[in-house]
Amino acid sequence: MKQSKKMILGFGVLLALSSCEKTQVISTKEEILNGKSKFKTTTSAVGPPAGQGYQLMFEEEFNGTSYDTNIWFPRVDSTYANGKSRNRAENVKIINGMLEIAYRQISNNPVIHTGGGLITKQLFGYGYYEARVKFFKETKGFHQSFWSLGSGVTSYTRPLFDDGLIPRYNTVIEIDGVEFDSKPGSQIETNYLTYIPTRQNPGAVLVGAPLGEWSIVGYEWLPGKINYYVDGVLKRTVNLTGDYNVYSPQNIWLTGLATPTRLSTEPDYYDFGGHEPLLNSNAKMQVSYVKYWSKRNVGVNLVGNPSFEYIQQISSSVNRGYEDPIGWIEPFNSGYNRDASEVETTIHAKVGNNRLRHFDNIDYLTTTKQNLNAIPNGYYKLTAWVKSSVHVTPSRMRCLGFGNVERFINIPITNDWVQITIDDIYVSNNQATIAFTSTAKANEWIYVDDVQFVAK
Ligand SMILES: [Ca+2]
Ligand SMILES: [Ca+2]
Ligand SMILES: [Ca+2]
Repeated sequence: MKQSKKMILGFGVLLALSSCEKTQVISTKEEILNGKSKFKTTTSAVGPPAGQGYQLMFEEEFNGTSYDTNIWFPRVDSTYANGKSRNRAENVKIINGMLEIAYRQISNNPVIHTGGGLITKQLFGYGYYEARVKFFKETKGFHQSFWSLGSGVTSYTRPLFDDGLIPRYNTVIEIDGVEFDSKPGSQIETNYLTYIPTRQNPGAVLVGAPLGEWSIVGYEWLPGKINYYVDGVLKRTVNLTGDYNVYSPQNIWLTGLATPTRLSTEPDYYDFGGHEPLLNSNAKMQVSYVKYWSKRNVGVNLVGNPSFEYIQQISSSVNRGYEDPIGWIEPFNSGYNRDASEVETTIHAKVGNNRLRHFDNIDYLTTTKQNLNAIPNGYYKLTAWVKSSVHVTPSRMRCLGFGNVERFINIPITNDWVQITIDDIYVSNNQATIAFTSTAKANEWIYVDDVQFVAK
């Protein structure tokens, strides 16, 4: 056991940002450390690739008697396997410094199996993710995973959404760092899926059986690329191309999904290797820690959905991403009018087919923003392409909450696309909020496209 060298937890700050970006509360690193007794010792982590400047940004050792509800919320959906597989909050416990996700059968008639899990409230982007996991292997029926996916707003995160702290939609890419179907001889699987414009699954790839009782599984999310590791060994690399080359910070999930066998009379569902009608009162997935490191990627854009191109086709008549830009936050409290912010498809976009628009036929206040968390400190540059009608009060591109006073630039009145820049933003608290804000009269408008926030 070695001492944890440092801990930065952006989400403590995110919570402190309160309901409106006009009233930022900037927490210092020391405040965050003092407020978190959980950061004690660390179980021998493998850690990210050496020599690349990775910095530990998030560390969860699951100490104490319960999980931190500021950090995590339980997976409780009840929709899988035609309702026979459900996720229950009571299946998640913290015992002896470990997360335990139990598998239980709760009903014989009808047969209902339950699992569960934890999901982070905070979003994490490019970086190296690692967890130490003890999989249940003895009998089939339990699908255990450590992965990333945008959860969108749930009943547990609704207060954060109401306070303008998380996007309504952020489901863009799924990175399955590890999936493991319980049964003797089972292998660790890796996978990735896109949800833009629709859910597409290339299929899981097996990377070998767990070598020991415990496995250290890691995945490194890089621009256009994912590396999968088991016990420090690189097992697989995928290049994200086409519809898979999408980016927006996602939630971290640790989950165990009960997988009942499908009856021939039922509608189809994937059973992850199938259920065996054997009740094992000890069936559980255990996780002793989860950690996240990020590094300075000079020139790499950290903005999710940066060109407003991501539209998710839910059905033939329902598209997400126009009224609520995917990955972006539109506050709707404190006088903010989220309806005045939207994405539009137009041949006049600067890049691609879409752009952001602020407009209303009544006077309006609106903001379209992103909170970038767990990013390394140092100098950054924020740029965007913009247009603006004549405004009584100029709209602004802003950067705030980065550990110093807000920086902004007025959006110039122009009918032609111009690129605006806020340069040399010194981030000192491992986070930044980027925002486009209009305090506008009726019928005033701005357009925004190709937003970039890059380390220098
Ligand atoms: Ca632990
Ligand atoms: Ca665009
Ligand atoms: Ca909107």
